[in-house]
Amino acid sequence: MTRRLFLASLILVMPLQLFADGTKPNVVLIYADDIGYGDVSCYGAKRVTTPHIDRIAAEGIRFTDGHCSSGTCTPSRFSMLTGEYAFRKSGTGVLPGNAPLIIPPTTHTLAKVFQIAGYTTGVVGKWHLGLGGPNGPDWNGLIQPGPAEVGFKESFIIPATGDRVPCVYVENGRVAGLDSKDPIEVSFKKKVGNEPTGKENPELLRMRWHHGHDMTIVKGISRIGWMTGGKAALWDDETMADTLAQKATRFIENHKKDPFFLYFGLHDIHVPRVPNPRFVGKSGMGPRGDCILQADFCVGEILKTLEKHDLTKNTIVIFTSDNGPVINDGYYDDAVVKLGDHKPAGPLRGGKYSNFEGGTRIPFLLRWPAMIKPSVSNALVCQVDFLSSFASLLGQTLKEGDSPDSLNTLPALLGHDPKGREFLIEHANRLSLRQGTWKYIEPGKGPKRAQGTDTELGQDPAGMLFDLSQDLGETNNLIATLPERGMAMAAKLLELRSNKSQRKP
Ligand code: NG6
Ligand code: CA
Repeated sequence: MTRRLFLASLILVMPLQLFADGTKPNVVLIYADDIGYGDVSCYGAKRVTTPHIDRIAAEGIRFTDGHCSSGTCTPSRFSMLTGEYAFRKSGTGVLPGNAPLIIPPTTHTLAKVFQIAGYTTGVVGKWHLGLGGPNGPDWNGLIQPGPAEVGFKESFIIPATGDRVPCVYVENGRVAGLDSKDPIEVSFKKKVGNEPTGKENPELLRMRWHHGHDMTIVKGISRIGWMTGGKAALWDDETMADTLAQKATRFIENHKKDPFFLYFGLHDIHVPRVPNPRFVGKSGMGPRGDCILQADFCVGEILKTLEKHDLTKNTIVIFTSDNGPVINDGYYDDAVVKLGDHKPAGPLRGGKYSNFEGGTRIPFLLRWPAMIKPSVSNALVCQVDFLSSFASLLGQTLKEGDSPDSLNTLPALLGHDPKGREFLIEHANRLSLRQGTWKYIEPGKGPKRAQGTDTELGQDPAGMLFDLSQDLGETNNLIATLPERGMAMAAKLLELRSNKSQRKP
């Protein structure tokens, strides 16, 4: 069958075939934090083994060229949930812990696609998209707008990151376990309260900061930002993975009879890396490696729960990450000293924050036993396309202007189209363009490495051009030898970035 014929038949037949017996597939989107292309064994890691993540790969599709939208967390999550590249919207960079919600409640979102189709939706884990109106969240009252307005009926979230205050969980719009007699105050501008800080009292720390992270000490670790109050609500870093896994599996159990969409944002392997004692020392690579094992455990809990309730066959499980890997991200946690020959980005150059492939090319797995056969796909796919692709799967048409950068790549995501996107913009501190196996990075005059880290940013005043089919590690810059291709790709990048919609109506 020709590709066009196949696509036509897929579009016509699929919704009927899928839903003939009335059972829409459940969807569990497991979103790791800072796990790189080479950090899991199904992508070649040797020093750590990740059996549960590998199982998704073995029973599903392992994408070798799958991307998040950006080299950091907030913009990747923003794009994935809204279907719009974050670089189009100011204020979508890495957010402080008290930022207002950056997704206006009127925005169409991935969660709303599922809600329209009658799914029960939930988010568990890292949020980092801001909370509350223009003045930010009221930590001592009802925190809204938030996940509910973005389309998640149920939520249990880490408001920002593990290394940013406030170090509390927010459950369905309220700080979990808050004692009203001990209100929370948070600031990212000045010290609040009398709690010791990493800067003033380094002797109180159980993990020293390396860069940044020298403000309020919470549970022996100094964080970004200052907070006081909320003592009874403070999380324990050691039990965070278990707490989140329990909330996620409970959501599945509570909704096993509905179609459900669960967005499960792992905290691992973001800093501070404080694994549960049962993982400590197990990887031989220090806390960073131990947290990879802990992330794999969380994935295993999801798979086990699906199996227990006979949901495996008709549940789409996606495992992917929000940006590439970083080794030292601000604490002395042995990540550098115990790295050995482990390559967090595998064969790729760069990592978190970087314009090189290591910034956005990440593990990307999709399993759906009822509908797809195990395979490896080299298609160019991106999380920004989840929105359009799931809308298509559920028979929905998007309104013009909604989710402008989200393309329907469902055939690629289900393993039927080996090519995927024709063009993809990668966003870190510069923009890059992928076209097939060609990669163009726009000129940049910034520093060579991300602040405090060893990660190469991929900045060159003349721009860069790589032929990834010959040079996956981006070592041979062809911009001077192939100026015409460089100019053509620069022109295409300019066209795409200024074109508000990449989606044809
Ligand atoms: C940076 C932090 C880094 C991390 C990152 C966000 C410093 C010096 N660095 O600003 O530690 O928190 O923000 O990571 O403070 S992300 O995965 O959520 O994007
Ligand atoms: Ca991240």
